[in-house]
Amino acid sequence: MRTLGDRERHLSGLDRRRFLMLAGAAALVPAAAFSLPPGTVPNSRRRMLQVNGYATDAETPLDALTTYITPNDLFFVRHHWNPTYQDARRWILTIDGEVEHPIRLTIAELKKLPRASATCVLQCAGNGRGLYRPFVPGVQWKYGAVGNARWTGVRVQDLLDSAGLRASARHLHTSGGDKPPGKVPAFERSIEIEKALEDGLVAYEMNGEPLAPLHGAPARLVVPGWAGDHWMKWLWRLSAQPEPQKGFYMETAYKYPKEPGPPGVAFKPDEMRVVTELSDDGGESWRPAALDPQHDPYAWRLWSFRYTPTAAGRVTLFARATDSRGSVQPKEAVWNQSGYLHNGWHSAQIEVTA
Ligand SMILES: Nc1nc2c(c(=O)[nH]1)N[C@H]1C(S)=C(S)[C@@H](COP(=O)(O)O)O[C@H]1N2
Ligand SMILES: [Mo]
Repeated sequence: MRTLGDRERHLSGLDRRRFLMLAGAAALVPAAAFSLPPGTVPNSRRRMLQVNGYATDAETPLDALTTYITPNDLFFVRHHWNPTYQDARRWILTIDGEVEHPIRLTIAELKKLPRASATCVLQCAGNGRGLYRPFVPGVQWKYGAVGNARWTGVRVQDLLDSAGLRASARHLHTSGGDKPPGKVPAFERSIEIEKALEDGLVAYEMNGEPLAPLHGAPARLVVPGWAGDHWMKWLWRLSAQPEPQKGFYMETAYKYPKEPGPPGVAFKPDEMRVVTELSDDGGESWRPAALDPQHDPYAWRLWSFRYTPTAAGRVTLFARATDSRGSVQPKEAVWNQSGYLHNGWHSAQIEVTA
């Protein structure tokens, strides 16, 4: 399995009767890959791409984004400051604010509560930032700040219900254990209470394994359908409040022009059921790709396309997605100074030899 990136690939020994099998994960940025007869290309090595020398910001190589579930050891990692390693034996989750009786739970107590799971995509709002021209500052992600995992934990709704949520609660303030020094702003976020109640999970497992420290151990927030900046890691407090959280990461960061509603990407489950298409004539005509039957609300969808070259030579293949509301992925992403929501068509160049 080898991936078509934005770089040119040369394929030898590919004749007309052979076809390319295109398979990829169609999220905001569809990934495309094609398989060749065994032994034609080296096996992809399991590795991450460290994006900068600051904190730990590592993305998944495109050629590893071909499975429905992204393996934990290849799942992208992003945080604004250094990661923190919490002592699970001392860790306490506090639920307070506009509730009748605040509660404090150890990890053992949390794990005794009813378990709930969701298989869904976690994607950084800045995924694809490195593709924007002109350049925008920030972590220069290409395609791999995204992954699909099965998250297991306790529903936020169950936690808030047991604390006796008051009607005055409109926003859920979330706090993580990473504390930057001095004047570096702390990563503090809040989300609308309706979203938290509907889909929120406090997850302590990822793909059936205990959540790893880099992904927020012992527990993190999971907000299916919303961008990664809402998924608080090293979660230690959920506080129900009448007003949104203040501070740099709510008032300055994560703002996107022309985006109605709150910062982040709020997709309804049915909007994530994409129809993918493929073009080999620069977008003049499109042919439908086959969607993989496996899907979950807010998860991505694998797809495949059997491409039969009509002539030898260089071909650029474009992929785009249409959601169930009929919104079509644009050719170019809307440039914005934060480099968020890069969702332009994905393309790959191949060379067909006769
Ligand atoms: N406490 C804390 N949680 C955080 C962050 C952070 O800096 N601190 N970064 C957020 C952002 S921007 C993203 S994209 C996701 C990345 O989650 P991952 O590292 O598990 O992939 O975590 C989110 N949760
Ligand atoms: Mo992010």
